Amino acid sequence: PNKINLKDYQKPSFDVETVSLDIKLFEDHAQVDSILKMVRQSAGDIVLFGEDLELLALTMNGEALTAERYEQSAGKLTISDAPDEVTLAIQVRICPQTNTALEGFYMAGSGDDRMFVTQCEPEGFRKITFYPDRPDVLAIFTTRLEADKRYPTLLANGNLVEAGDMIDAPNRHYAIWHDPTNKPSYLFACVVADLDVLTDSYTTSEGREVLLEVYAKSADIDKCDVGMQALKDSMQWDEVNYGRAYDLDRYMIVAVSQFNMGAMENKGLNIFNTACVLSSPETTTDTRSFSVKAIIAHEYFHNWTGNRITCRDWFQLCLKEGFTVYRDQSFSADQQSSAVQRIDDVATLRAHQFAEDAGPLAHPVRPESFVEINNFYTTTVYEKGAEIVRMIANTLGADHFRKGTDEYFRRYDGQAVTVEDFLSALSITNSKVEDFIDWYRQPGTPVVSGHQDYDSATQTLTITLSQQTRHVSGFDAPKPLPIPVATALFDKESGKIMAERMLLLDQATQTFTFEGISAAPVVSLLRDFSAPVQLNYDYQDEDLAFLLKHETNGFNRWQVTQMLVNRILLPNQGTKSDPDVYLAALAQTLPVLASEDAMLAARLLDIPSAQELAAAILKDYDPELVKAQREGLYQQLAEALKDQWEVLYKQLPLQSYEDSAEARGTRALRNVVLDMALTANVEGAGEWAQQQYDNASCMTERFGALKAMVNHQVVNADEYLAEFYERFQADDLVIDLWFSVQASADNVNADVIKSLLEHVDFDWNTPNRVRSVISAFTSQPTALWTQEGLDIYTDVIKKLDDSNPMIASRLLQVLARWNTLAEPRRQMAHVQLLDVQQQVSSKHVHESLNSVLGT
Ligand code: DPP
Ligand code: ZN
Repeated sequence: PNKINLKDYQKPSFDVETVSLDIKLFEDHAQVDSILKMVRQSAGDIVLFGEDLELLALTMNGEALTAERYEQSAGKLTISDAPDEVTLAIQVRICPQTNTALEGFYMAGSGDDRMFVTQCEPEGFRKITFYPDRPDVLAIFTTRLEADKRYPTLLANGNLVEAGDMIDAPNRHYAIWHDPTNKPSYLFACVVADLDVLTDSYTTSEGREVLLEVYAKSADIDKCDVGMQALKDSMQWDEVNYGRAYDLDRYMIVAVSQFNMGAMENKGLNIFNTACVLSSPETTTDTRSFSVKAIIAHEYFHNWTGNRITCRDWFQLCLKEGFTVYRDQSFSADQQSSAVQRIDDVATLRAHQFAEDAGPLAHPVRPESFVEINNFYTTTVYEKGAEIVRMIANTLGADHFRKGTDEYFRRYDGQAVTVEDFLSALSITNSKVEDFIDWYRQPGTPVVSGHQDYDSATQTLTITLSQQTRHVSGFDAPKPLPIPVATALFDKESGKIMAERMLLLDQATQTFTFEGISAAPVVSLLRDFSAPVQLNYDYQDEDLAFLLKHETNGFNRWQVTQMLVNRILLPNQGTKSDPDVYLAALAQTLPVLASEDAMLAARLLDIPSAQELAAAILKDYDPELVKAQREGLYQQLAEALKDQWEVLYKQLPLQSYEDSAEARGTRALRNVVLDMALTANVEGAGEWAQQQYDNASCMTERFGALKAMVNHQVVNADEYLAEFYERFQADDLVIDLWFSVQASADNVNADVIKSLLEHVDFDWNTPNRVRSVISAFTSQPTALWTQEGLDIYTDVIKKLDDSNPMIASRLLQVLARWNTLAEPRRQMAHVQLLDVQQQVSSKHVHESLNSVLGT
């Protein structure tokens, strides 16, 4: 398959001014008629992309084009010698009913619940009709939908112009939508369904009255309020923080149960995975509900960062995703403690993006080549992309960052642009911003190491920092990047801050001097995780314990606990820490913090997951050993603080449900304490779990109890699992939880996974269900990296390779670290992957496999 390279980018020869689409849905197929008005921009052919289409008719300026007039091969239809102004009329037949890849126009659900939706990003529109399906071709779309009246809901982008019955076919009806904004085809969407709708309105700061609608199955419509509120909050937040108001009269969100990704920001018509929009206290955990709000915000924020200003080509994906993730993270930080938000974002970054950057799938935030762009919707593009924007924002400061983003919107509104354009707008107040381009080009996580020297005679502290990035093969030798290191000096006596500064490390090694420092301080670095790097500083355990106590930055209090844990569990990475210092520091901090900030207290007890620890091991990774060491430390922690669990648990009684940061904190801490108590064998803890389950006021409490019972194999855990299933049988998203709690259980093995895959409720065509078993399974590396575990896992990949290659490829990417395994597992995994290579055909999986195998 062909590699596409950034350096080969060329402007399209033709622009599309208007598109009119007429989509008629029938029982077993759909017919799509399109009329494209195109105008030449430069010399060259008309190139249209098309996949899985049956071409029925093609005319150019009213004249039928016979097969000699165009060339059709490898997903392209090329017309040479076209005049400068062209009207193309194209008729194709497609089959959404059998489209299991969930890309293009497809059927979701089955039986009476079935509905038809689109997913066009990045290249799904070419599965609907022939089109110059690339993000730098912007056009005005008019869409007519026609279908049986069993589907009363007919939606497309923009404003509803007309709707009515078909005179010659009494059981059919139609609707015509017009979108006045110029948009790329990846933002096209339509829906043909039978849905209920929750309605609201919002008046923008510009005085526009906007109709807000959330569409869902009637059984789910009572779970749409959280999303609706989040939408209104996001609209206001973007006005206040970025001066951006919504630009259409209508904003629609549609919930669909079969969806490859989380959600999609189609202009005025977002389509959401049900898991990312539905929320109710009884059925949705706090974590999930919080992420529903964040995803609603993310897709809404795309209206400006992605839709009004879009990407020139798919290499620039981070232009919209990195910036939009940064925006949704900032929004979320305003809804809860900003320290906890930062902890969550950094924990995700470290567990997934650092792992990606350390392995064979490492790629720059802006990749330079790809075979299948779907393989590049990665944590590197999204999360590391967001970190770069954050570094720039912090470097500029709030006012200058806002000046820069205002300039970006002013300059590029309505255009398809590049990362260079973005940096050029942001640099109007500070040219240093342009230096951040190297962060977009260079793969690998920089390691920052350092030490300090204090000279009491001159009262000077010198901090020496150096940076190093591994050389990823296929890329230039790494160069030093601009790394902002937020730093504070703490007085050892008083515990107070003596000095605070943002250091900019932009050379291989640099020294920074602080004058007038009256005594040797404790240095706190990388506050709020001011750069996405690994920090390797010459700390004493006591310094870290000191910072746990005195740091005013909540994120850094968490960071020092994580440093201590890493130094205990991964001593070959540097200094070995004494577990007693860690345990004593936590024992002292926890009781106070639990009543001040329960959510932060819960997070301080974090021990990185087995997967996250594995990401730091580059060679001879032994999953059994890591699991044993991790569990050993967890046990030690639970026992060392054993007297605290009962006190804490009793201090955190179940209360009626409330969706406040404080109530969420209480619930989170209670679940952590329950698990600790069960680990330490606190008397009666088994009953606490059962009572918490029985008396739960919400899913966070109920599921927390269930999970603890399953993981600790409490005597009647199985009865509770059965009760949970009965109680929530009708709710797919809760049944996903039921699958995942079993598939990720501490004692899971291949047989359990096999039986879950054979369960009557398992469904290969629903990505959420597949992930609830198979992705959950990857959280137990000791079970995954066995012959039986790998057999099951790779069978799933082979099975999905044809029906849904995007999901198959995602699942495969999780196996990327096979070559760090200790023998004999490494060899076993290698053989297995080579075997998969013989049995798959999608370009998605092949590209990932080639990277993973290093071939
Ligand atoms: N563009 C979507 C999102 O990240 C993914 N398809 O919101
Ligand atoms: Zn996005």
